Amino acid sequence: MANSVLTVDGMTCGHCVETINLAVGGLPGVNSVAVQLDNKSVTIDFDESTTDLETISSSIIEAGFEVVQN
Ligand SMILES: [Cu+2]
Repeated sequence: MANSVLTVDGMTCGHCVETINLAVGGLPGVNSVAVQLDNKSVTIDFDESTTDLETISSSIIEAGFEVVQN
């Protein structure tokens, strides 16, 4: 099981948080998602044998947000 933190731009309210929760949480292999608006972080627990960070990032981008490259 892997744990990663992404920085996501464009989240402004609880609705955005819910959108990301649904988009990322609905992916196969994602165990949990924790979104924090104050520091723009999205923390994901996922199974590396089922999904990867690129797939997760893509789902966030498709939902209308920007993943900041660190
Ligand atoms: Cu919003």
